[in-house]
Amino acid sequence: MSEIELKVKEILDNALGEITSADDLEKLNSVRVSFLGKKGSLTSVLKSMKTVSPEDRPKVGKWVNSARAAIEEQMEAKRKKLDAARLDKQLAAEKIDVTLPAKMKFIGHRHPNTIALEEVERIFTGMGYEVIEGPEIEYDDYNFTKLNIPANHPAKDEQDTFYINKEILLRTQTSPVQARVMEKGKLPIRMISPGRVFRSDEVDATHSPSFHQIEGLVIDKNVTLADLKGTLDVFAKELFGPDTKTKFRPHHFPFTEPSAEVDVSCFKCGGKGCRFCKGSGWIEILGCGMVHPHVLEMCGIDPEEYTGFAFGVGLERIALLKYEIDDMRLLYENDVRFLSQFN
Ligand code: 2U9
Repeated sequence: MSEIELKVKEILDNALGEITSADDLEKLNSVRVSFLGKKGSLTSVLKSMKTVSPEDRPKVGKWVNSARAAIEEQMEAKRKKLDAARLDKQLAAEKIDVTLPAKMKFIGHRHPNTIALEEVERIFTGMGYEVIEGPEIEYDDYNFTKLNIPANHPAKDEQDTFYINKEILLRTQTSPVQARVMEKGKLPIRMISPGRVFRSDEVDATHSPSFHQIEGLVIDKNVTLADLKGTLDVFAKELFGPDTKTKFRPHHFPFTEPSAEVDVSCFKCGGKGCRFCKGSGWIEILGCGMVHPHVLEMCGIDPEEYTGFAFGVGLERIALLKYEIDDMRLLYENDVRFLSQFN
């Protein structure tokens, strides 16, 4: 056996020995580098080919190639073995206990405003009302003029808002939605319009520059103040309980005539007087009235043929009362420690 053949055999034996003793994939890879890599021992035999006589070169090439093939074959077999062992080890370590209870998914819940809104919507849709929403950015004309609040009317001061320009503003009430429905001329109307409204108010426990209203409107032939009183009495009983009484106090709104504010008997003390109702036995909840004939006219409805009633209620006021919350800011801060009570 020539010296070079012996060397190739020795390299092969060493490589096979190292493959056998390699007990992980990294070690197996370093065997590849040290024998078959660019600077590996088998590769260096090929590099020394120039010292071999031309007639011996094919023989040497054959030895080196068959040694390389044997090393690669053994390495592949070992790689498969090590891979399988690694997978077995991982499967044993990551055993899944399918009998363990599943992790609870955190799912949210409705905001108290939404709970109150859906309650009010349930009551009115149950009486045949439609729920209609409209734009938060409105024309001054729809927000004020058509509702009997012309330029320079003092109500424009009380309902100061954010103006985009002289004609366009952030609505101060949801009444413009009703004015738009009236203008379409499809009668009778029985609707509520809930939504966000804006006023340039400072934030405190009972005020916010952005809050929500739910306004209602009924227009038909022969609608009377008795219909208004009956409707709001049913609403109050549904919202605060069947023993709730209502009281209508005369008031003034530019868009209704006559107008009233409505109090409900205190649902905490039943009307005897307590801290919640400040000793009066009554709690104010909304404003209402018969739609002013001039408003009907401005919205294209003949006041000789049709009459109607309207009411407006602050959604936050309902939520604060119903859930006995003493500061409106809690409804906007999104503190989950507070909100999670409504889960
Ligand atoms: C049309 C005609 C009349 C809606 C009405 C009130 C009385 C009212 C307040 C409640 C608390 C506003 O959110 S609040 O500050 N609203 O007292 N709103 S009557 O009257 C209308 C609406 C539309 C066409």
